[in-house]
Amino acid sequence: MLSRFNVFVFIQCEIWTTFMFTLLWFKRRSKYCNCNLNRNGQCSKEENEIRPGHKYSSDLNYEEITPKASFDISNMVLIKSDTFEMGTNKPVFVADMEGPARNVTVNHDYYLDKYEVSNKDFHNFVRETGYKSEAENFGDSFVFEMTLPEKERNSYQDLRAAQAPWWIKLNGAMWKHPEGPESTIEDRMNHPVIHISWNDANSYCKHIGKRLPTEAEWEMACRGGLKQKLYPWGNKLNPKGKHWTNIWQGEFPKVNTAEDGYLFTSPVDAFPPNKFGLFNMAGNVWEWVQDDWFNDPENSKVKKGGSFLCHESYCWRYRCAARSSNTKDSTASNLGFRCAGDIS
Ligand SMILES: *[C@@H]1O[C@H](CO)[C@@H](O)[C@H](O)[C@H]1NC(C)=O
Ligand SMILES: [Ca+2]
Ligand SMILES: [Ca+2]
Repeated sequence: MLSRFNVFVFIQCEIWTTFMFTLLWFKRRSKYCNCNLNRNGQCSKEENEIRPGHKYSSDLNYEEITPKASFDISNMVLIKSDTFEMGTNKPVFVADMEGPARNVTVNHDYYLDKYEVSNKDFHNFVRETGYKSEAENFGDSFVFEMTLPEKERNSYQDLRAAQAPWWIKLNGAMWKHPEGPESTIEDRMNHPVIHISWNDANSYCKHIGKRLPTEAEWEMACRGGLKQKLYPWGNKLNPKGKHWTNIWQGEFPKVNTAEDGYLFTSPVDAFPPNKFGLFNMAGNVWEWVQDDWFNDPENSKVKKGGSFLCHESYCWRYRCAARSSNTKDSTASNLGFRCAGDIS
């Protein structure tokens, strides 16, 4: 028979155990929520949602992980959703619709290639798929005259672009033979692939599970968190007396002194990256983006960043706000791309 004392101890134990379990339960709950509980014992709404880039791990800790991507992220940067001032109130090329400056929100995290897509990357893609680029199918592409041997230049008089006679429409020019059939890319596998149309770029990105960036994604990335600066690194072209990207020095289109070290393209990892770790967003080669060009939305796409041919006097377009366009099937020796990717 239980004594009164034993019953008392038993009840005490029950109360104590219940109390401990309740405490433990709340501890787990609050750990799960990683927040203060709402009055009704629920996690607050935003805390309860699984955000991109996060998951609930098995011990119920709300912890940051590398977001899942179905593509290779080893040479990509994760960029967080944000609002930034896109465009500029001091447009250099008004007709390009560089202005006005306006707040634009990119409402999702995304990946962006650190580098322009290289000859090596594109070579691997072609080896794997047998892809034939548009320049190959058309049989020609635009080449900047200075890249051709001097004695050849005069034989192309009839093939110059009327508005820009330094461009020569060259038979057999394509990504693998950038200056015509005799030329090779063997000594520049880590340079950006060129003579790439928007359609080519789009096919490449899709094949590896990526996509072209939107213009807003590209420009937010170009700015690297800086507000309304001209370039990915700031407002001065050559801070610390150094060159920060591959453009034109001298007198366009006749004299390129190549003080930045490169007469034509540079390796995709040349020059310092911006604050987001992205290389050559401005300069080196133009980069296709997804967006349609405003006055020819059927056929033309936006390109960003300017190229190794750009000089302030003629084509000051190596600014983050700058933009230009080409038809989707256009190719030239200063036109390339990089890919973006979604978090799945
Ligand atoms: C963007 O939003 C910020 C914060 O609300 C504001 O200070 C700024 O003036 C806005 N910029 C533009 C161009 O509207
Ligand atoms: Ca240069
Ligand atoms: Ca570029």
